[in-house]
Amino acid sequence: MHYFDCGKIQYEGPSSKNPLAFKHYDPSAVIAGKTMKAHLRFAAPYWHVMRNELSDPFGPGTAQMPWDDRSNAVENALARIDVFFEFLEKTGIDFYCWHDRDIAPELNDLAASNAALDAVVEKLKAKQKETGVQLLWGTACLFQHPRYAQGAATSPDARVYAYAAAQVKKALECTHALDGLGYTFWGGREGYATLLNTDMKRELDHLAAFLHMAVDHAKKIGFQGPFYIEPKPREPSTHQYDSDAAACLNFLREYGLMDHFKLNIETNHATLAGHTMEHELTVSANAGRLGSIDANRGDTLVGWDTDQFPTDIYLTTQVMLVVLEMGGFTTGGLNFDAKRRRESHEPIDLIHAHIGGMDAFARGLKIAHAIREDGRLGDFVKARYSSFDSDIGAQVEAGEASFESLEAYALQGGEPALASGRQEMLENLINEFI
Ligand code: XUL
Ligand code: CO
Repeated sequence: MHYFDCGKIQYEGPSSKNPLAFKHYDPSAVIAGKTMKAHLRFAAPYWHVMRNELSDPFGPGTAQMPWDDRSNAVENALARIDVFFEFLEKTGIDFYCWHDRDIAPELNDLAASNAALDAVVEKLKAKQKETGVQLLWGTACLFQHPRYAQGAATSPDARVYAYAAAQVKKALECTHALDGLGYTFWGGREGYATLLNTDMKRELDHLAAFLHMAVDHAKKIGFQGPFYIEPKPREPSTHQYDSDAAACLNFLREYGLMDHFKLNIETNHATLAGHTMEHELTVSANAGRLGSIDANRGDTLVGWDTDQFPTDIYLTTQVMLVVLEMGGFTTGGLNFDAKRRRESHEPIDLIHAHIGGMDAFARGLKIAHAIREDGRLGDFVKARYSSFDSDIGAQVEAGEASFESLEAYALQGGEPALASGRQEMLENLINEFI
């Protein structure tokens, strides 16, 4: 049975008018010594592709899912896998991500839920082997079930904490069984609604203990990691502890977890935190901790996590500038944590949506590479800091300056004549390439 009304999507080049073709994503084209496919490492999220029914707070789902009987049966979960792999094959996406509860149902008790996972993982393993698809990362859903309403690893209730630990233990083992390249923690409910009832210090200590136990368990089972933390400031919690990249890095340092964790940065989370994606990526990359990307975008007019497909060429260019600068992904990739609009309810819309995201990133890659090859942008930034390359500036960078030596320099140097930052000129330069 086939559910997506198209063949395998082909690269037809920029002049093609075929909506079911790539105009820019040419998987085997080589840029800077690597194929586009190897640079971009596209991944599809099981939750949006297979499970998102496209409901919103005002109405039920609209998505047509003729393959899904909407039951909690393991057979239904197994049947979805074939449809998902048809989708991956047609879009040419080689990686995927899941939550435990996306791929298998949560049943009456933990043991039954774990058994359902085992059955599903066995089939996923066979499908991966047959197709060469790889698991980019797995994660446990610690935010949907009502038991997690007050948090999971930051729950005030130790019994809930234990349940969450058991769930992560199993999800980690399943990730490892599927040779997963990473494991993500997104703390949807790890935060609070009011400090009136919250002991923040204790909750953060508990969260750190939880993550240390995850690291210990990974060692025990031979999972090489990395673990990722995915920052997001709010929604569903009013305040989430992993609010942005800087807060996550500080937490990891404070609790001695830095060596085991990288960050998974998502565009719509960056903007909810009041930052640009570029900012969050740069903060992570500067700390050597940019691991993976949840590639989507928000809506400038809607103040929540709309998880739209990334189609903005400026955005994809900025993302790829940072990714190229850090030398590319290692274990990570570009996971389209994005959903169709509620109005786009047909299965083929999933294909259109991913074509758009993939083409936008292919363009971002080409443009970012051209900007780097051109060199003017890099040269400008280098020249802007050139006073730190010699003399007093070099002494500062070498740790050889003091307030006394800087004062002596300022006294004899007079008023510094500042050079222009040339923001507009640089914006024009970027537009030359876009
Ligand atoms: C929620 C979100 C999640 C994580 C995985 O905003 O981004 O889907 O990516 O739990
Ligand atoms: Co995400």
